[in-house]
Amino acid sequence: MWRALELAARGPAHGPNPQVGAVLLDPAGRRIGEGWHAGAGTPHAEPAALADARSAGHDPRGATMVVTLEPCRHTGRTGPCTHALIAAGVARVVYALDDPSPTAGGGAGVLRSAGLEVVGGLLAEQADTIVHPWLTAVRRGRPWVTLKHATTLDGRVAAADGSSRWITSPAARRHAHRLRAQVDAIVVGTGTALRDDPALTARDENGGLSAHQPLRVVVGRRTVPAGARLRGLGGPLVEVRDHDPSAVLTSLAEHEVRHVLVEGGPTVAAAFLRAGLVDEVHAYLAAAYLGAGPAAVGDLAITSIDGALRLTVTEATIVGGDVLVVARNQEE
Ligand code: AOF
Ligand code: ZN
Repeated sequence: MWRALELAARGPAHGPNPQVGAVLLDPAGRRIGEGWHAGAGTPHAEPAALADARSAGHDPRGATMVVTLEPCRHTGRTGPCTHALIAAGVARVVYALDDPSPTAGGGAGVLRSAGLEVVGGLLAEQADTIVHPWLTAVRRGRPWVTLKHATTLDGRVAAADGSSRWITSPAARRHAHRLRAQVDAIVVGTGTALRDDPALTARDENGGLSAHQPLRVVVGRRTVPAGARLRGLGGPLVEVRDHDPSAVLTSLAEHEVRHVLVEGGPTVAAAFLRAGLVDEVHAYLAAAYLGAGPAAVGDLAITSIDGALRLTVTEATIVGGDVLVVARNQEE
């Protein structure tokens, strides 16, 4: 299963499907095939591992499939993995996580009815860390939301004169770009779109465009001008007139978006936080003070310290002289 988890990580973190890895073992416990899912529309990890074994001349009959997610039982963009496993004569299936999706989930029962031995839950916690946003998005029927901001030590995103480029170091900005390349959509308000004229593209270490470009979503009542950088290179542009975060997420869920990155500004950040719709925060902190200027987050209608919105820190890293704090919102 550790090997299957390693294989899972080879697939893309973005897109509607989860990262899944699989290892096929012969009855003597020798590894005869490996596979992983390379993204929606490509074979699932289990058929990929079966094909790998066959191409090396191995017979999957009587074998054990070790896979990080419960095999699917549905016909989606590809056929049911349960069927592929039964037809191949696989004897046992060991998997980590139950698939919460209403159509694909429940494959374990199908396999048991066909006489296979099935064990679920192996290394489930470790598997969860890889696909946590996907799992949560499927369970809740709305995308996982990461809020990102970059501020000074006193929490400001711009100086009193409005200048805001650049608060954090180039290294921290490159780091933030890596996250853009892993999400399905980036959300900004029209205020940010008009004031900062961002491109909202994902760029690699050398400044080139990453292969995957997230959907760029602008929310608010104002219109993005024809000459804006947002209208240039990058993912498709979606303008949502509705300011309500849950309406925004509902319309994005229809685009099969599983992971959304909210990048500002203060009004949009506050709206998502007030609605309880931020799952994780990535706060980049530059060791600098401004003493005046706007904060990363607008009014949350909190008037007393007892009402503070408290998160749980899961990570604190130094990135090129700045600090990245990752914190999660309370989960169910
Ligand atoms: C994957 N890869 O290796 C497994 C998945 O539209 P489809 O046919 O690609 O089906 C996608 C669903 O299948 C996915 O959301 C998940 O519930 C299930 N299992 N998916 O993408 C895999 N085993
Ligand atoms: Zn499948």
